[in-house]
Amino acid sequence: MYAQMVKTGVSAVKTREEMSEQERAFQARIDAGEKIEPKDWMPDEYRKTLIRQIGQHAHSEVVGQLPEGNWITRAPTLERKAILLAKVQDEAGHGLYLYCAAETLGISRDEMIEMLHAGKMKYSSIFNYPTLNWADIGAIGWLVDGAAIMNQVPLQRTSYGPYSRAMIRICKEESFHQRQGYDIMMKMAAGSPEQKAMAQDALNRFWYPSLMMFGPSDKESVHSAQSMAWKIKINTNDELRQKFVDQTVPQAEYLGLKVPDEALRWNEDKGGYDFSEPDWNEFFEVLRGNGPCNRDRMRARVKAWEDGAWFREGLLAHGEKRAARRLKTAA
Ligand code: FAQ
Repeated sequence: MYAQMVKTGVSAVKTREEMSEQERAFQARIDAGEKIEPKDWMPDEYRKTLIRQIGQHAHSEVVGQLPEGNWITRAPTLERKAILLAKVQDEAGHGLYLYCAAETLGISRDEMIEMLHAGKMKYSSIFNYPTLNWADIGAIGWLVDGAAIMNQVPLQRTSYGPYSRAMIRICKEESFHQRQGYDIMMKMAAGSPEQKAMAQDALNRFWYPSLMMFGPSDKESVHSAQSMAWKIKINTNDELRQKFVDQTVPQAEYLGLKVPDEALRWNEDKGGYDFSEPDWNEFFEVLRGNGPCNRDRMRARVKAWEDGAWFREGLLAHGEKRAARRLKTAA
């Protein structure tokens, strides 16, 4: 029921000759670095790609609360609990900004949520992995938020105005999230041998799923070429993955932890690390709905949506009552 469709094959980008006059004018605005705003003309495919990407991003923020929410009641200190609670609330806020940005493209939040629940929209693969112990919360902040920032900082310059503006605020908050994760890892890596082993184990389990967050390799990426031509995406999946590895390996070394990759080496010529690819079969299986937690995550989201129906109805009824009262007073 929750299986997600997986497309393969790289999409072709229209040449200038193949574009209509309207499309050429649109592309010229993109090339000049102008922002596209909701009421501007845009090709249908540009609109669809944005709804897909922003919607998927919004769903990821919301589903992404589940693995961490699992640890709010079990955080080791009151301070850690308060920090984690604030972070999880931030993720809900990010989901809201992003749903609002997607709504400016002519789709409602309810429609997007229905599509998610029907397996017609995706959320990030990473949230289909379990959080088994407290060190995993450190690894999520350090690696998952670290990967999210790497992807999202360039998205502040994306061509669609509402998405770009949402990303500016989100990035500020994500950088606090990344630091809180690294702070947990520093405490654990410098703690007892058992704590250090937990930190290493969390790095072992989250390393490759974090590399998968950037999407398939460029040669398998269906949407990259067109999305980059439209400046929806600023970098390719592989470029961002490389930057993430280059940034994260020294952080692991500082912690005294070992990245679980025997092939990891500094490559002087390219000025970056050579590293092993994640298991792409596992990635596509997760996308098909067969990851360790896909079913649990969707069950939890659907339940939350159904349990919240009375509240949404109550809010609507309250809004209608207030509007009617305002009309009566004005008459
Ligand atoms: N998971 O052609 P491409 C966060 C799909 S936010 C699932 O390369 P594209 C905050 C892709 O949709 C994390 N599906 O696709 C947080 C497409 O399938 P479709 C989310 C994936 O769009 C932290 C197919 O594979 N961030 O973590 C994934 O050009 C901690 C082919 O792929 C964003 O969404 C994946 N990892 O590039 C919250 C950022 N990768 O749609 C709580 C915005 C690929 O045709 C706690 N999104 N697919 O059926 C993007 O930058 C892009 O959409 C990419 C994928 C880079 C994710």
